[in-house]
Amino acid sequence: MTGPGRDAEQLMDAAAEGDRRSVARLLSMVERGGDDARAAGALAHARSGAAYTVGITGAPGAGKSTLTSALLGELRSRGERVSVLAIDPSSPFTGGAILGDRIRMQDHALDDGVFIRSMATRGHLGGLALATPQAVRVLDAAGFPWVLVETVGVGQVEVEIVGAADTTVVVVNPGWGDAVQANKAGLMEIADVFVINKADRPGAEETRRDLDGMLDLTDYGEWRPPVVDAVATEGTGVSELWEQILAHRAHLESSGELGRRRGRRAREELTRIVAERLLERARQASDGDRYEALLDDVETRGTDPWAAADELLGG
Ligand SMILES: Nc1nc2c(ncn2[C@@H]2O[C@H](COP(=O)(O)OP(=O)(O)OP(=O)(O)O)[C@@H](O)[C@H]2O)c(=O)[nH]1
Ligand SMILES: [Mg+2]
Repeated sequence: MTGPGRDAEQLMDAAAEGDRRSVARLLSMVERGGDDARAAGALAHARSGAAYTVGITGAPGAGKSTLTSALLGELRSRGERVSVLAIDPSSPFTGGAILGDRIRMQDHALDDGVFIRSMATRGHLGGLALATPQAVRVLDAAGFPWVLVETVGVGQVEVEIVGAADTTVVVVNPGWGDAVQANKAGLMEIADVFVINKADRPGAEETRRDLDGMLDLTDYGEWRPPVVDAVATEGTGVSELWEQILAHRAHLESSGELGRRRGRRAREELTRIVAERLLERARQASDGDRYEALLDDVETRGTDPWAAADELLGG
């Protein structure tokens, strides 16, 4: 093999041996997209499948990074190797997220059993939905049995990304209406475990009642998402949170649901890849600025979207 495939292969071998620079370079390939990302993704795919992913989401500032950092400490004290992907949607909501995350997670920076990486969108949100599962696979292939994925739960794409984890933790805060906001953001459907973080502030009881009330109206199947109180800044509730994540994992495994979830995810990923490639192909096939011109035509009602799609796809 030559070109990107060989590069990726050498990097993957080194990553599997524990070389952190190689892991970082593979993740950069995945983030950039294109042929390199494809080569890295395919190699990682062949060597992955052992890791378990935990998504951590919630409103901006809910304490996701503080909680993730505390979970890192918990996992390390249990002797587990763990990696973190902090997805930065570069949205107006989270201006300083990456810097904040670095500061919060720097306690773990020199620990060989921990790998922390922020991923940005580079302007194209859909790209993250494709890149995140690939990045998870790289960390999986590099031998991390746990991958924590932190993302802010504000947009459809972010919610989709974190909802694709094996276990999804939704972080809310005490205060009027926070649980209701989480519900509106679509977090109720993807939550496997709820955390009421900042439980040192007033209103935790009301928030628990709100969540319980909404859960009563939700079709959650055999697993009713438990609600854990936490004060992430003090490490309170973190051990219990981890126990609930382990309990959810055990439930998924014993019920066969883990395999079904992962199967659904694999199908969705293929659909997404095909859609992305068709769009790319259509863009390339429509010479020059024709693609943009057609978008303009549709916008100004000069042509209808079906005729435009026919032209783009040669249909
Ligand atoms: N009082 C209190 N403050 C907390 C707690 N957990 C986190 N914080 C504070 O809340 C602020 C936001 O915490 P982060 O961990 O950065 O929150 P985040 O959800 O990762 O934020 P974004 O990634 O920017 O959306 C920080 O100032 C934390 O110190 C808690 O349990 N109690
Ligand atoms: Mg954060």
